[in-house]
Amino acid sequence: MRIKKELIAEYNGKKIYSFFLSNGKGLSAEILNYGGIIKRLIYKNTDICLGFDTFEDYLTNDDYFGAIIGRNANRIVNSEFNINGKKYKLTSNSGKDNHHGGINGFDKKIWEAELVEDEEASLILKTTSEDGEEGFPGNLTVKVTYTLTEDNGIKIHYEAESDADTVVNLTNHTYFNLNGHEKGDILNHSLFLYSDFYTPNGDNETTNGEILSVKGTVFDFNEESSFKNRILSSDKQIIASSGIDHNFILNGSGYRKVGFVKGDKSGIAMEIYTDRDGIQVYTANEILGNRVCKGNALYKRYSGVCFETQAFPGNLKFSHFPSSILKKGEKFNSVTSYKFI
Ligand code: G6D
Repeated sequence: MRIKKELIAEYNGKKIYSFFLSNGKGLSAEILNYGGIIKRLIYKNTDICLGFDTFEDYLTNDDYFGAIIGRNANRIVNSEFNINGKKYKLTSNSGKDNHHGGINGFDKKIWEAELVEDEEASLILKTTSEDGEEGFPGNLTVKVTYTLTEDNGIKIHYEAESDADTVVNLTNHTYFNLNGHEKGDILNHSLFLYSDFYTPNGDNETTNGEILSVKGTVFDFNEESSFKNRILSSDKQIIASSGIDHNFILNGSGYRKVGFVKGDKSGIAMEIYTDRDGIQVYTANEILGNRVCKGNALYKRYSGVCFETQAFPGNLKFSHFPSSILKKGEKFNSVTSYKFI
């Protein structure tokens, strides 16, 4: 049996479950219906994602370990945007900005869940986001399907539809450490990223509208390079974010391989595939070692790295960035996969 579920808590009158999936080939996952959180991701007997042991710990986690992020991944400056000439004011949960969907984003929803086992094991999560929720327009229906694939990937299929023009920019916020979640930092992990340009941050932790070449900068990963000498560099952008917390513009289009990461101790590697234009690489710069996490691990800065596939942050403000507006009746349909070797 490659799928099972376990009741782990009751919260706000709803049942919280852990869903266990396996592909029968060495990859298994534990996923919660709370936030669609990937709590464990085990490959070659190594748990390669940061997290907590208990559901209750996730209730007070502002690092978004493993969670589905929505309606909008990343920041919307001043928590406001215009669609069709109408201004919308969102909730603010990061200074004046709306961050990762707001105060009660998709990471805090209790999703309807259905385990499916056909050729592969999948978990189908569904939710709705009502018109005006966190200030976003339109009644949105959302479906996120996690599938453990035969070739040792976790495929994430995002689908959404709205009855009014709105913003949809979904992602997943798993922190990977390919040596093992409790094995220290990812500084000696290596990265290849198929990206010739990035969008630098302004003084408000998000993009300033510029598009710069990565050539000759710490953001050039077109040849496999370790994180260490990039993260510990004196580059102004790196210093300002205490590491990498930047959107990279991915070369190519359509569903394609865009990245490759390798653990320096385990030799476990991960390929990243997506159909999205951008990816936020975030090296856990704000995890400060002050909280006991999964297996009593004390995660610190750079304990993991996120690859949040997304629309470019700031796209609602900068018209030269591809837009994350979903028109009424259109379907948001996107796939990102993380494949382990
Ligand atoms: C910080 O700026 C970063 C975000 O990119 C990240 O998603 C969050 O921490 C967890 O706010």
